[in-house]
Amino acid sequence: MPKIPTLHYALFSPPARACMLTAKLIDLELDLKFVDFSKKEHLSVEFIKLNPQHQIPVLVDDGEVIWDSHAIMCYMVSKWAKDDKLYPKDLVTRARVDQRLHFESGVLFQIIKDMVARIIYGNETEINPKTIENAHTAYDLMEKFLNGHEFFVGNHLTIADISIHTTLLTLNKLIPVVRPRFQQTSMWLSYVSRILPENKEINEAGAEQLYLRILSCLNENRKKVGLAEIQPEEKFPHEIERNLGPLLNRPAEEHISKILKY
Ligand SMILES: N[C@@H](CCC(=O)N[C@@H](CS)C(=O)NCC(=O)O)C(=O)O
Repeated sequence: MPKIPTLHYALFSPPARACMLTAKLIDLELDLKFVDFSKKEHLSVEFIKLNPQHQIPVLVDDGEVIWDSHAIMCYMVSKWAKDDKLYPKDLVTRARVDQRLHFESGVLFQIIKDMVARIIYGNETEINPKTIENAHTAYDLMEKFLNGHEFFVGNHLTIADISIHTTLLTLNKLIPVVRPRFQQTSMWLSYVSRILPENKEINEAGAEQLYLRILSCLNENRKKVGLAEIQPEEKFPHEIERNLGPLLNRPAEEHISKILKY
């Protein structure tokens, strides 16, 4: 009997959630091992032996240790999926999926990392304007990647969508993907939320945890300098400052609705 692979994870982590959701989609059973960041378990000697980069997720399959969510997702689909839909074998399509995965890793996820460094490990009291600008540039690019398609690579869900979705779900709570400027990305975000298995329990719950952690650190930093706290779900100063105008652009929304089968 082959052993069930182990995934070292925490729900707040977008890359860990991406691996968990991929496993659900391919009916892969995982032995989930929670890594407690509040106890700094990711910095423990045992964990660093597994991953010297002290990061989750980590997959252990039959003694082989694999880390980085993108490598794990590619491995899981290639080894256990019944077909190649989530990570197509066709070289051009695969190259497009890989490009989006690198975009998630090198661009989109870095925006969250930057925010965590400035707010959780630093003492910033607002979301930095440069971070907001970088997020908007990334959202503009995603509009171009989608370009009228249902998903990030054509009209099939791939691991690129899963990877981008888990990160964007958290980012959206901090730097909203507003319509009409980011119409396609916003529609894609809610559509994929509806089709991912256990999205509420895994993805939404984890995104909320990370959002609340960033918000609570932001409020601690604000309290130290006498600024008012921001309540959960309340708009951030950068959202209030911008006059967003009428958020819905009906004709465009109807058009994209057809593409996304709304
Ligand atoms: N590119 C990596 C990023 C992994 C990552 O940064 N994980 C975070 C949690 S979301 C972590 O474990 N951070 C702890 C650390 O860097 O010490 C992936 O996609 O797996």
